[in-house]
Amino acid sequence: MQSSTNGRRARQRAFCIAAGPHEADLGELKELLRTAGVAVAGELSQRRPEPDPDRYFGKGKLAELKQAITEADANLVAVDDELKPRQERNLEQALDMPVIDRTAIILDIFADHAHTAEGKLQVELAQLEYNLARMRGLWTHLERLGAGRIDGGIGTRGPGETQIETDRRLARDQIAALKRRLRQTKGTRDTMRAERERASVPQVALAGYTNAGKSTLLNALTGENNVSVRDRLFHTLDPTTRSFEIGGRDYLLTDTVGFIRKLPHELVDAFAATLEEALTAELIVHVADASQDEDELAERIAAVDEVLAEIGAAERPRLLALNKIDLVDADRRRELSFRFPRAVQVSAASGEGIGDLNEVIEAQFLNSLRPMELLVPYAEGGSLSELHELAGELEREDTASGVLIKARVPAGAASRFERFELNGDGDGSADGNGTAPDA
Ligand SMILES: Nc1nc2c(ncn2[C@@H]2O[C@H](COP(=O)(O)OP(=O)(O)OP(=O)(O)O)[C@@H](O)[C@H]2O)c(=O)[nH]1
Ligand SMILES: [Mg+2]
Repeated sequence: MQSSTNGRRARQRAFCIAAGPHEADLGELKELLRTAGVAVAGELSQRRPEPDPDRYFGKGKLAELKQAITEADANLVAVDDELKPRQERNLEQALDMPVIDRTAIILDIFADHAHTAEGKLQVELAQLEYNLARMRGLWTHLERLGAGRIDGGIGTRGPGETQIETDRRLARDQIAALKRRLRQTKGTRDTMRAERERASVPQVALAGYTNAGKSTLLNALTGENNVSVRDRLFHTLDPTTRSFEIGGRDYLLTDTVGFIRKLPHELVDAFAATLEEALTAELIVHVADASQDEDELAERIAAVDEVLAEIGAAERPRLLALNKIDLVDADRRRELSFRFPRAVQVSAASGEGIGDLNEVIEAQFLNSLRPMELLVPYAEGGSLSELHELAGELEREDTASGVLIKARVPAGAASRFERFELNGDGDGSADGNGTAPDA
């Protein structure tokens, strides 16, 4: 038997619940359910400092919930938080109905949307880790089904304990095997990336909240139309890279998986390798949906920043693109430009602002070039030709001890040449940027 975290959810009618200190907005949970193919039968939320550690809702609210579920004819309860195994078990017992949490729903959607071999491995890994933590809960659940109601079953040690241990060991073995296979695919990607870096094409990554319009923007920027776009959450899981041109220079643009509030950490871990793409890009374009209201926009931007920090990309050069500006009236646009003065307002759908975005991307790149003075020994022929490729125009002078070179090197590649640098760590002067080599 499968746990309630797996399997298709067709014909299920979910009752949505949330508990927390603020007024709950269950819109996103419903959107997740819609994406997962589950109908929504009703909703109920409770304001309390934090969810009840044992049952998520308090006693009274739980009775109210039970009543509401019956009236709505729901057959599933969906919770807008990640539940502790204990909360999930107790809730299922109290409501006599399967309960799924936000994490399980997101995992389910990811499993459904993964297409590449690597994407599938990543999701499988995340699901296994999620289930591993819940195995005890699952077992208790099965026992309860098999043996009728066992009161005080929580925490009891029984014959099933050894079964749990076996299951856990199997799951751990499987997790280890998956991680090995993922490391192999990552190895291949590293090789590909190393090649791209050598080819000196600057990389730009699109990151942002799910459904913000990243894939649409990729299509708009590259003038292609072959990256799939849909009004559903987590449509894109596998990164797509396309090349495009600004001012005669080629750039690579990568579309990445969308983020969401309370993104399951299992998924962040599993996708970390893919997200490294974003991590190593010269520039991360953070795409936000400008048509959301003020609070929602701020929250989503913060959620994306959080995930970027979690994967170690907080320090990368970043640019905010306020997308879907076609849906925003003139007043709000002015407000937005006050609030986010450095952001570019664009519409991937209408093409408005795409030219501005191109300009800013180019300016950022030229700005990031690092002026270097190098003395490269003649024996380092490989490095010399690489420099020629990378820097385009450069000044060179042959001396007795090697080739003296002045060049502007893409920041990402600079570290490879630091060992040749003259007078150590630069000359301390903040270089003006009037000397950008024209392509
Ligand atoms: N009005 C308007 N709609 C847009 C714009 N950009 C994207 N959309 C719509 O927003 C929805 C989501 O677009 P996607 O490009 O798939 O979004 P995404 O960020 O790639 O989403 P995930 O892959 O799910 O993370 C689609 O229905 C698009 O047609 C825009 O500039 N204006
Ligand atoms: Mg997408």
